[in-house]
Amino acid sequence: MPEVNFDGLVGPTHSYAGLSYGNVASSKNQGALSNPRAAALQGLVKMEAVAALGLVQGVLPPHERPHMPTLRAHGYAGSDAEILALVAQENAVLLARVSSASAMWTANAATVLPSADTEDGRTHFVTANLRAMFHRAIEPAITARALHAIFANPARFTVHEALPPSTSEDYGDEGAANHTRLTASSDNSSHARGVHFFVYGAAQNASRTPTRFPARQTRSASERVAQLARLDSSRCVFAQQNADAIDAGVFHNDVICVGNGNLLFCHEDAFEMRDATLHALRDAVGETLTIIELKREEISLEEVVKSYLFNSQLVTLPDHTMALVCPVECAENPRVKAALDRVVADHPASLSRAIFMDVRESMRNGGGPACLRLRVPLTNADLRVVNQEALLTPAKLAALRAWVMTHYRESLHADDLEDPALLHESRSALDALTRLLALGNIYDFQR
Ligand code: SUG
Repeated sequence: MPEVNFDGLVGPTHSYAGLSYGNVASSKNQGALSNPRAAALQGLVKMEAVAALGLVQGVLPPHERPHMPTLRAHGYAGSDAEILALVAQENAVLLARVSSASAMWTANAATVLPSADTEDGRTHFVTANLRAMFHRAIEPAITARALHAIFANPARFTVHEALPPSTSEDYGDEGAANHTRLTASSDNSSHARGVHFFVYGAAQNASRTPTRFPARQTRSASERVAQLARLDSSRCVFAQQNADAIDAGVFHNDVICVGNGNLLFCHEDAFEMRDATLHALRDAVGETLTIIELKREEISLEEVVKSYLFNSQLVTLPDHTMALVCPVECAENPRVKAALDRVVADHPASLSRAIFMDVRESMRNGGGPACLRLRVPLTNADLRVVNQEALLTPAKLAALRAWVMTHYRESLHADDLEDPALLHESRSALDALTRLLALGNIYDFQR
């Protein structure tokens, strides 16, 4: 069973608005001119390259933006054009927030708990609430609808709504970006039993907390996610993220750690309690676990954040070895490239190669190859009941390219977000897409 990834299609309003405090690239590129068409095409090239490795590739749809229902909920009234003009004048930050194409980063869409590991033998999806950032906290409703439309078979799949606001528990949940599933071999499908590694930045009894940037994932949310799928607690490991790493710009664990099958690739500064964490993982997975840990001398925290080396997709190939699908920025930094070459040379049996992808439009907002995909471990039988129209075939890829060329602009600036024509272009793009992917009417404007 080949690996299955669902990548987020970049939406027509992809822009650089500096919305994510603590995400260094997002802050640095605030106000830059974006190219939504190039961004979407880069994403499709990556999907095509990963599919060419022999993996199954699916897509998740962009969200409706600017999100008019959120503006109306904020008290703006009138026609869409009137509302857009007024909010642009009064509250440009709110307009940027409801316009973000951030749903492209589907590693934050949900946490996936495969059938091999859940009590009821179904694959569970817990939609992430993304509560830490307002522009992302408006994603869960549509994400859940899209997941329902793709994983529709209730005998095999359960899609949970996002964790609600809670008075007793602080449920900040950012989805799969802080969750890693490991197995005893390179088989990462749901034919193999998994160990679930949950990394959080904040907890009620945390030994240390970041002082500069926010910790987005909470331990209580990670625990609740594990409970919802009734995972075996002896096969769950919870660990706190290193507070210094968060303060250096590691806003999700997947910026400093990636795992797959029996391989964990991370930096020595990833976890607050490094030794205990690695021991717990070894105990839970067993002796077949390989941990490749890079030291500060070889690559600093700053280089980790700049290159996004660990935000690579670590994938299992049909020959049972693994490949690392890295951002092209890693090839351009001589120290990072040297570290990568060394790692591949040192582990030929497990890691057979690194390939480099240009996803620069997404990278400028702090989203690398791994952010752009949701990994869904399935069995062969599970895969047969997934909505097949959401899977990438050569014909689907060609149709999606044509769709992007028809509907997407080549440049977008903050000032363009109030243009009612952009809203209409966006809606007609998504309306066409729901037919292309057989999703049904998942968007508010279609209801
Ligand atoms: O949530 N950037 C996203 C990037 C998410 C990356 N995902 C993972 N690491 N899995 C975020 O910070 C920036 C949008 C802007 O500034 O316009 C943004 O939302």
